[in-house]
This record gives sequence, structure tokens and C-alpha cells, in this order.
Amino acid sequence: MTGTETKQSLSYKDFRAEVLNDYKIAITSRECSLLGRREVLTGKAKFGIFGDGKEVPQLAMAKAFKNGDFRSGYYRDQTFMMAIGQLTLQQFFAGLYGHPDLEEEPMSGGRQMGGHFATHSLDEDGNWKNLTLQKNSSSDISPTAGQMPRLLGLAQASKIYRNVTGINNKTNFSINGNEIAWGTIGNASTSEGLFFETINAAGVLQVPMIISVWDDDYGISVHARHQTTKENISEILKGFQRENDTNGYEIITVKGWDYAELVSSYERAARIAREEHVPILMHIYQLTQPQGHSTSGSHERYKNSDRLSWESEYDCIAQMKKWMIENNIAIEEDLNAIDHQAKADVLDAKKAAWAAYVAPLKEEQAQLIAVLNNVAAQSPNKVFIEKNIAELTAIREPMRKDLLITARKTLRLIIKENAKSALSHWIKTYTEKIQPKYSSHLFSKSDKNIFSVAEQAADYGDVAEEADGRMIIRNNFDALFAKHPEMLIFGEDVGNIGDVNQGLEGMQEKYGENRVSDAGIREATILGQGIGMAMRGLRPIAEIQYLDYLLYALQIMSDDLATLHYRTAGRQKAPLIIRTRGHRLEGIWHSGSPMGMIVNAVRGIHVLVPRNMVKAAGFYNALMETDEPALVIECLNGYRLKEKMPVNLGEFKTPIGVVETVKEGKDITLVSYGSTLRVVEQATKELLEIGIDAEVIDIQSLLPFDVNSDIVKSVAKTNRLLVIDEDVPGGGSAYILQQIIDVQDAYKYLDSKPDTLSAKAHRPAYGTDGDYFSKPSAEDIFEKVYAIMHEAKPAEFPELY
Ligand SMILES: Cc1ncc(C[n+]2csc(CCOP(=O)(O)OP(=O)(O)O)c2C)c(N)n1
Ligand SMILES: [Mg+2]
Repeated sequence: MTGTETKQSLSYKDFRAEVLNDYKIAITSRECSLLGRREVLTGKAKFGIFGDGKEVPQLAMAKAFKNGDFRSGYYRDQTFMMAIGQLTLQQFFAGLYGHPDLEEEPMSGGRQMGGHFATHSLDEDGNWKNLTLQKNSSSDISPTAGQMPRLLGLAQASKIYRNVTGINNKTNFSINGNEIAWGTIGNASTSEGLFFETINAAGVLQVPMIISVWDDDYGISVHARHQTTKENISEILKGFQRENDTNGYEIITVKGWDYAELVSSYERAARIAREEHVPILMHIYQLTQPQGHSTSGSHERYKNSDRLSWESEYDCIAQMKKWMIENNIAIEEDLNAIDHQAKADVLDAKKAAWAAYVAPLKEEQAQLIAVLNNVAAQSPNKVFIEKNIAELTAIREPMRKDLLITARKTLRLIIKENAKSALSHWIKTYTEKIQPKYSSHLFSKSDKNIFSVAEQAADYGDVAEEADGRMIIRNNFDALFAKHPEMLIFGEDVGNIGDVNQGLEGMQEKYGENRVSDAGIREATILGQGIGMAMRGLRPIAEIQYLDYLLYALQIMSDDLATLHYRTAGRQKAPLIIRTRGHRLEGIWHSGSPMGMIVNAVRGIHVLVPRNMVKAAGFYNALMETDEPALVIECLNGYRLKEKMPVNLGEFKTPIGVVETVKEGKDITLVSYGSTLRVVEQATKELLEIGIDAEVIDIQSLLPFDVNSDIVKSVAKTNRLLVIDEDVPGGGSAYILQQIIDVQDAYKYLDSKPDTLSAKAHRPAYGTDGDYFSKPSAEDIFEKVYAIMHEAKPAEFPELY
């Protein structure tokens, strides 16, 4: 045998072993899907959605996926996760059962239903790991196409790392921007606007993104003819194909059951994306769904017998098997042996996952029964308690809910007995221990969380200079860009003209087009750019031009950004700053202040509402030191107002979650924020002229809200409370009142009805009078306060009208 022959036969041996190993992964994954479905149908798991029918292309994608790369995909990708070594069989079943411990269920600690995948970017203290040494998956979300905006940002990060000078080209996040962001999406989900918006944006930005469409002709029961023009996504996207002298995409189409073609296509795609930073669309068609969409239905209801028999013939694993045999890579018996082994492995893993899931529950059940037996022995209500014990004991595989129902109902039986304390103690300590499994990590617990940043006052030097508010913002951004090389800002009109209010004037010239850039009019993907880049260690500021247009991005803020840290139980973060400007100015779409909607949609993101530009700049300075996401709403009518220019630009910090008493007073507490605060201050001066001395508190930060409970201290002094806000009635003001009355218990100190003054229920009308008749005015505030004082002291303050 010659040397070359040896090499050839060795490499053939390697090739064969690799193919056999791929087959093994595919068939094992399939077995997981089959057994997983049975676990749901027999009641052990609540819901199952699996990757059967999509195995083979995922093997090919996994081969081209390198350390440092990122996936942003959806619930069909179990085979891929197994192939990159990030999902074991036992973890697969732990996910199906919802095991609430991260060690057992690393995707989300049981918070997400199975099929929602993630890797850990953070260690247990919330610090970044070296992401270039591992294969990464951003955490999946269920809304179809919701993975797309973030995918854009994950890909753009590579471009930034490759092209921005001043950032090390070798970091924990990137090696010279060589990383690819890999997306996956179902064919039907390409109907979503987010898909098209992302496709266009990635073509403009030319980022290393490979998006694979797993096309099985259906979205649940709805056929492609209702989803996609010409029933063919790559056909209709042909205009995106790059040409010699244009930007654009490489578009590659491959049959989903053609293993050899898939492997070479993914290799080619990866080479282009990695080297040239060109986005790629992989349309993987002729895929199937052997068990239908999910455990909630059967596909026989909507697929005819022709389709079903085609699906069984063109099942990607069946085709791979056929190809291996035809090409003498394996004989049927070899493959049957692999099938056999896979069945055994999956069964073992399932049993182990179930045992690990029920073991702590059974232990806790036994502990509670012991406590209850003790209580029963001492109780005149023994018979009733013993009945409860018997019922609980009879549950072979208890839920924590079963334990707490029994314990809490038993407590009611012994409410006046001494034995009560042992049981109430058990309930309290048990809840304290278990509740965090379901509720922890909505916010960062790391040493960079918002509470780690100390307040630093603005220093105005000896001769305070006055300047337009926009100059304060601009000069402060200048200082921040200089201080943080990984900071970048992008949005509509942000680059060339330096934002619509010139708060970034000259910044693009100074810091370059990669760091200060214009974006298309596409708020959801501007947000997604921010999420993805923040997940890869950059410090993006995503600018949404006006608060009124945040709605386009709100879904992705709510579903993706706000849940990210929580849904990974603290193992991924995106410290993204969202900058926008809002509250009152002119007309229906430039005067909205939908704060109730926002604060209720984005728990998990901080919402900051500075009343002027120094306060806003102080929030940016503070946020850049933290690792948490936040929305900062600047006052749209504040850019031309004069403010004193601090000298410690980039340094002074507005504390987050802390209110400021801007005027002390004794008669009533007025609580407000943002643009309205100036109106409140005006009204307060006028009230003082007639002898009403109001205390004025600027909330500054809606989420978190007054962490020191300073407002209730004020109410304890004044005994009266009015919340003034320019959202609709029952919007932001309802939230503020709930915090003060319910959380801070201010009702104890009130001598008058706690009141709110908000805008009208309709959108604000245009013009000066439109504003006057839509939003709270100084006169409205004056009269509302006066009415409260009149009710309290009619002799002193006779009726106005
Ligand atoms: C925004 C949104 N709408 C509806 C759903 C419910 N839903 C879940 S999967 C699905 C079909 C998706 O089909 P496709 O994208 O083709 O993926 P496949 O399941 O076929 O792989 C639908 C409608 C959802 N999760 N999100
Ligand atoms: Mg589909």
C-alpha cells in the first residue's frame, strides 16, 4: 500500500465514521421525538414540540458551525443542539418535564417548554464566559420569527469586531469578527413582517448571517399556498441575490433529505459568510413532519394520503439511510444495530431524567408528611388532617403544587392550635426555597447590576455655562464614546445629521460610521441589532426616533429583551440601552406618552423618564457601568431649553430607582415625571401664591419604582396625594398609584382621596390648543389640587366654580 493510498483509506474511514455518527445522532434525535410525544400523551409532560423530520439538514449545519458562532433559531432544532454537543438526551427529557434546576435543564431551568434552546453565556455570578471557546445559542422564544431581529444583531457584532478600531480584535466575544450568526425559521413563519424586515436589513448591512428556512410546506395546518407567494420563499427572494456590482445575498436551495448536498452546501455557505461577511439564505425544502406539528393535534386531519405517503418515503432519515446503503457506506444490519442502540439510549435517558425530576419532589413530600403527622398527633382535628395526609401520600408522583395545597389547606384546620407554628414555618421556608426556582433573575444579580452604581452629582465648575439641552446630551455622548470603545449608537437619522435633534451632531465624523450609524426605518430590527450585539459583549444604544414609534419595537422588547435574563435563569444577558424621545410635543403621533402600556409590557427592562437632559445624560453614564437593559425617554420638548452644562461629562450619574424631591411642601404631595414635571412646577408656584404649599416629587425612574419608598414618607407628612401624568386615564397613573398605595401602603396616611390627573383618553390633538385640551395643563393641575384642598378645608379654600 502506498502512502497516498493509506491516507485515502484512512480519510475514507474517517468519512464513514463521521457519516455513521451523524446517522446515529439523527436516529437518536428521532427516537427522542417519538418517545417525547408518548410522554405527553401519557401525561408525564404537558406539551411537546419536536424536531422530527428536520434532522438531516441540522447535522449539516452543525458541521459548519464553529466555536464563537451563534444560533438564533426555533423549536425544531434539537438535532442541531445535540450535534454541537449542547443538548444531552437526559437534558432533552428534563426540558420536556420542566425540571426547574439549571444543572438538569440548562436551557431555561424549566421556565420554557421543551424545544426552546440556549447555551450559557454567563457564569453563575452573571459574568461573561469566553464565548469564542464555545458553541453558542441565543435563547429561543416562542413568537414565530421573533428570533429574526436578534439574529441580525448577533451577525452585526462580527462586523463591528472586525472593523472598529479601538476594540481588541481578539476578545472573549470575537476573533477578528470571524463568527457567523446562524438563524433557523419555519417556512410559514417567513410570512411574518419581522422575517422580511430582517432579510432586508441584513442585505443592507452585509453581515455574516446564514438563515436556514426549514420548509415542510405547512405551518401547523395551513399550507404554503396560504403563506407564501408562489409557495416558494427562495423564489420570491431572488431579487436579493447579489450580483457582481451589488450587495445582497447568496441564495442556496437544497432538498432537506439530501445529506451529501446539504453538507457541501453548508460548507460553502459558511466559507462565504465567514470570509466575506455576506448574508446567506438557505432554503431547505422537501422536509416533513412525521408526527405532525406538536402534541396538540394530529396531521392526518389536514394532510391527504398522497402527502402522507410522500412524507414517509421522503423522510430525511429514511433517505439518508437509503443513500448510505446505495453508496456502500453501511449495510442495513449496521444501521439497524444503530437504531436499536438509539432506542435503548433514549429510553435510559428518559428514565434517568424522570427519576431526577421526581426524586426531590418525593423527598419534599416525605418531609411534609412527617410535619403533618406531628401536627395531627397534637390536634383535635386529627381525623381531618389524617385524611389530608392519606390523600397526599396516595400521590405517587407529586407536584410541588400538591404539597402546598395540602399544607395550606391543613393550616386552615388548625388556625387556633399551637401545632400551627410548625406547619406555618414549613410553608414559609418551603415557599422561600422553591419560589426562586420560578421567579429569580428577572434582573441582574451580578456585581454590575443597577444598584452597584453610586450616584455622582453633576459638577458645574466655578462658572456654570448655560447651553441648549441637546448640547449637554451631545457633549456627554462624546465623552462616553471616548470612554467606552465598545459603545455604538444607531437609528434613523442618527449618523449623518446626528439625530433629529442634533444630540449626536458631529459624532459620526469623530467616531466613524460603524459606531454612529444611520439605520433604515425599521424599529423592530433596530431593537434586534441592539439585543444581538449586546449579547456579544458590545454596548449598543438603539435609538428609536420617537416614543410613539416604539410600538413597532415593543413586541421584541417585551418578548425577547425583557425576558432574556429571566428565561435563561440568569445565563444570558443583553445590556442594551434604548434611547428615545417623547411625551408632549405636537399631534397624535408626536405627543403620545403610553407609559402604562410600556411599563406593563417590559418588566425585565428598566424604564427611565428624566425630566431634563442633565438627568438623561446621568442615566446614560450610570447605565454604561451596569449590565442591565434600559429604556431612556428624553423629553422631546427639552432639547432647546437651557440647562447648566456640567464639567464632569461622562461621569456624573443619575441614580436608578431613586426619586427626587424637587420642591418641599407641607399641604399635598404631587408626583410626576418627564415633560409634565415642568408643568407641575409652574402650577406649584401659582398654588403657593394662594397659600397652598405642595411638595413635588420627580419619579425619574418608573421601573424600578422608588426603591427607597421616599414617596410614602412625603405622604406621611402631607397626608394628600395627587399623581399627574400625561398618559391616558388608568395608564401610567394607575401604575404609579398602585406602587404608592399598594406597595408603599400610603393609604394609612391619607386624609383625602388619592387622586390622579392624566391626559384625555384620546390621542393628543395637534397644535397649541390641541395640547391644551388633551394633556394636563398648569391650570388643570392648579384646579385639581385646589379642589382637593377645598374638600379638606372649605372655609379656607372656597369652591372655585
Ligand atoms: C406570533 C405567533 N403566532 C402564532 C404562533 C403559533 N404557532 C406556533 S408554531 C406555528 C406554525 C409555524 O410554522 P412554520 O414556521 O412553518 O414552522 P414548522 O412548525 O412547520 O417547523 C404557529 C402558527 C406563534 N408561536 N407565534
Ligand atoms: Mg412549516
